[in-house]
Amino acid sequence: MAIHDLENAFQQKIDNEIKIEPKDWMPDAYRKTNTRQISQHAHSEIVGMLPEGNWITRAPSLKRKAILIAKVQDEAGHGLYLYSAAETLGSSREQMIDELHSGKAKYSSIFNYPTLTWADMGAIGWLVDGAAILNQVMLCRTSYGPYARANVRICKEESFHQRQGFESLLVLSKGTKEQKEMCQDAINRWWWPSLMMFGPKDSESTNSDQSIKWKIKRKTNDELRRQFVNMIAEQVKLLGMTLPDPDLKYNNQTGQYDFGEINWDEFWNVVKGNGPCNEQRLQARRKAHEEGAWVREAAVAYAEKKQSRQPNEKTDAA
Ligand code: BYC
Repeated sequence: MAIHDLENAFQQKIDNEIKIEPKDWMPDAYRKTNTRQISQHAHSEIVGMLPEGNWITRAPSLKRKAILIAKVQDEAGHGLYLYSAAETLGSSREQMIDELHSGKAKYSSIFNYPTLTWADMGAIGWLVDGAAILNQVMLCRTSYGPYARANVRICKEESFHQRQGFESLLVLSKGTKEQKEMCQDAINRWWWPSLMMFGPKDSESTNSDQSIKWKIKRKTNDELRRQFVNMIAEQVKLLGMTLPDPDLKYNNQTGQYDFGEINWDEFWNVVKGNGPCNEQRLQARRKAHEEGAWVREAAVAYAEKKQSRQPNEKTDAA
């Protein structure tokens, strides 16, 4: 088929809401941008395990510890679904991991901030997972089939994550003076970085236009960010806490919340690798990868052994 016929057939599928599947023809740039986004999403999940994993040994009760362990395990699972989805586009897992470890590939800016108190676990669940869900609910309808299906599974678990975060903060918000202060302090520190998770404003977003045409993204960064502000500005009232933005105000005319300007210098600084924990996160990932080499080698050796044994097993069975 001539290239323009392939392009037309591809565009028709997109227009008719038919998912693009791994063996379908697709433009190189579509493959590239999906590989970029899905692998960055996968990296975010596994780097995102670090700030929370940091608190497993210090969780205040058995119940909270069990919830946190389950949540961190879930993030690892999300990473696996996403790396598998990215692999269907032709990149190997090793290549993607190398790009993360060398600093070439990005991951969400949010995970380069430190988790200073127990209340940060609640704030991450409520705000960070809350932001992630809005984005991922949209991505359940993304045009690339394996990515859409991975997001459906992720969202099921993510909504539990957000609720447990909110419930954990609710308990603190009804506690002692120190617990209330800890809760407010965590909200103050995580609010602005959570807004940055949605990416640069639309006028600065290099990938959005094309990704929306290809239905990889269904909403722009600013649309999702606004949706998030509207949702959280109401939920924070239930906690009896405030958001650290003097410009946050309900606008009767638009029916939405107006909010203050994000510190974009801080955002780009973190994205470029100079946030408070960038170096620490990458070092932890590299160390875990090196120390886990024996597990990968053992798995390969086992698979080879199993394969070489197969003919005998068949004979035995007969
Ligand atoms: N941080 O053109 P734009 C989670 C980059 S984890 C770092 O708007 P795009 C969880 C962007 O990559 C959830 N970099 O990009 C886990 C681009 O650079 P490149 C993570 C960012 O792709 C554990 C440049 O800036 N979710 O839930 O159209 C515990 C220009 O941006 C960021 C996902 O990854 C950022 N915040 O839109 C708890 C969702 N923002 O690549 C929770 C999947 C932008 O051209 N990803 N950049 O060099 C997406 O939906 C989109 O990639 C984004 C950005 C909305 C993030």
